[in-house]
Amino acid sequence: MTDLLEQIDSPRDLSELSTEQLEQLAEEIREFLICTVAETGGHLASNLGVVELTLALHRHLESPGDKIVWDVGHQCYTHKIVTGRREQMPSIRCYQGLSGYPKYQESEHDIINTGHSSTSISSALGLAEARESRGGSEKVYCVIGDGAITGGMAFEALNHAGDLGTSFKVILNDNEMSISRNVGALSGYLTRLRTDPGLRKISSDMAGLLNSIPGIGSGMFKTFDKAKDSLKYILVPGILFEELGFTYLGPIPGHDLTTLQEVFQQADQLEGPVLIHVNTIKGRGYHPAESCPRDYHGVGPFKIENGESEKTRNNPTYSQVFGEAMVKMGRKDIRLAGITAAMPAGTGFDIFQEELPERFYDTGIAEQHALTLAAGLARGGMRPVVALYSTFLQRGYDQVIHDICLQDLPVTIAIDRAGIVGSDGETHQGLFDLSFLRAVPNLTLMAPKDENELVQMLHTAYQLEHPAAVRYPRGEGEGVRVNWDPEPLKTGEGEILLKGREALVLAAGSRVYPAVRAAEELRKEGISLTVYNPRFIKPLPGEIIELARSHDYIITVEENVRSGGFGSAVLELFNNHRLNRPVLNLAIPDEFVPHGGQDKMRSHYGLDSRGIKASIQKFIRGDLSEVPEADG
Ligand SMILES: Cc1ncc(C[n+]2csc(CCOP(=O)(O)OP(=O)(O)O)c2C)c(N)n1
Repeated sequence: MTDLLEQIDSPRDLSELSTEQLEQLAEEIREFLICTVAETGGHLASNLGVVELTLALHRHLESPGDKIVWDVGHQCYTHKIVTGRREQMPSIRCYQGLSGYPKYQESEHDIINTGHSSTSISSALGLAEARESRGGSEKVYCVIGDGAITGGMAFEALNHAGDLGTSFKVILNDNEMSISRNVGALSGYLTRLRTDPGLRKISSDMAGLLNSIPGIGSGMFKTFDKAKDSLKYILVPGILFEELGFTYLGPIPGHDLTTLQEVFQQADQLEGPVLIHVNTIKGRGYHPAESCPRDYHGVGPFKIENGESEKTRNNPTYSQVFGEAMVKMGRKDIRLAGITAAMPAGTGFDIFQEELPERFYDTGIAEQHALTLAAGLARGGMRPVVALYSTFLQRGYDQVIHDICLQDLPVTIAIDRAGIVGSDGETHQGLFDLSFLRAVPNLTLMAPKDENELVQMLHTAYQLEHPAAVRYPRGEGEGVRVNWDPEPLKTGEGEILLKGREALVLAAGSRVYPAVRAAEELRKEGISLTVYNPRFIKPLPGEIIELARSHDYIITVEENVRSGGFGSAVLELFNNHRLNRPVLNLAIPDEFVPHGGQDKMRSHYGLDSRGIKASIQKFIRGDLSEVPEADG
């Protein structure tokens, strides 16, 4: 049953369809989404929840003239399908295929690129203000989830928009879920709006009240009642948003195409910012996703019959090892507090949350707050561990500097998904943390070569009296045995893994084993290399200088941008010691790394063992022209 779907090549095609046809189209899209994501992996549950909302929006608006901004953007698949990209959907999130997020380079209908949360209200406000200053008339809508609206930026934008009074629409897509169940007082408020009969009653009480005012009352009531009839659900609740300067409409049933379109029409009649509160069901229409939306928020390929994952894991992931280490450490020390920003499952912290809930904080999508909360806890005598993905840690840079490091507080920052992340692509790559963290005084920065070293580094970080960060990659560990009760490392002490004569390879974190494999291959070809794991990116082991003096060539390898990263640190060290050696920095060049599988992208950038081997060979044989140049 893909008859209607095949006729939709642009949003204009939707205007021809009756409501029944639109409903049928919604069902066809669901089926198509399930089949596509079962093959490619992706954000299934969020997309299944917004099929009607997206169709209603595109039917109501004239994109790309009118603007739709998607918050986070992981729910944009139906939008992609109806904006001419249906046939490319099987390539979504694959190398050189469609991005899993809105991308202006891909379509004129993707007005703002997203991937990180809570930006849509600011972007939409900017678009609406630009329209005002140019005297334009296009409509501006943004769609933000109840999870994304917990982010500080969203509050900042609401506050500003209410003050400016600019006309634009914020659709709050409330499905009660972030990735895990949504948290926070605002989430509680939304639940009350949705479910509290008292609040719903206010609208009828209000009608009674207006009617009873002699003279003007009945006239006002008629207007009120008319509006109520046509909107079906009238404002009155939502006072929080009203007080911020928004007109609140809702809650609206988000799978009802007719009501949605009626409400959009009504909303367009209103001046100033409008917040339309829409209730949807995450995972709607696919039983496994509907019954457990958390597990189907982001999925790998799966079997449609039962929703089971196609992928079998060999080794525990770094996140799982992190979670287990935290539980074991937390049991021993009541000062250990766990913090994450809406990612308890993704970071592996969920098992700590279950066992030690009184010492666990899920802040919602609030990385900045999470870090400063950690600073406060540390000042109060606790030993907080904050687990964030590298890409989202970018949000909290000032908090790392100003709140944690400036006060030299004993906070451990566990940086998950550092390096190339794969199919989420450029918005999610964890390729900057070494550069931006290396610059911060008082911070010790470590990168483990495997999961056993991760645990050792977590112990090391925890026992320092200062801030420390451990950065580790997405995905499975190396499958090594883990010592759960290790001795802490000595700060600035690395390890020699292979001894050779010609060249010294300094490999950071996840690139240590690939470098060792490359060196073993090269040894067979008569090139003898020393491979060194510095363990500490900051402070760098002093031993590196001694080793470098006894080798003719130096190669650094890291999964971070070249600019300011580990290789840069080594160059600075050499310069400080007036050591003059040819140095090759293997790293990510000065560009945003697009989506594609982790292995694919590592090979693309020459950071797998084959690429490392090839670059070293060329470097040592003197064919420097073929070696990637350091950025100027
Ligand atoms: C700054 C930032 N932190 C964390 C994330 C990871 N993340 C992606 S989607 C999501 C939950 C979003 O929930 P919601 O906005 O309610 O959308 P839903 O998937 O429920 O439709 C989170 C935490 C992110 N994208 N950006």
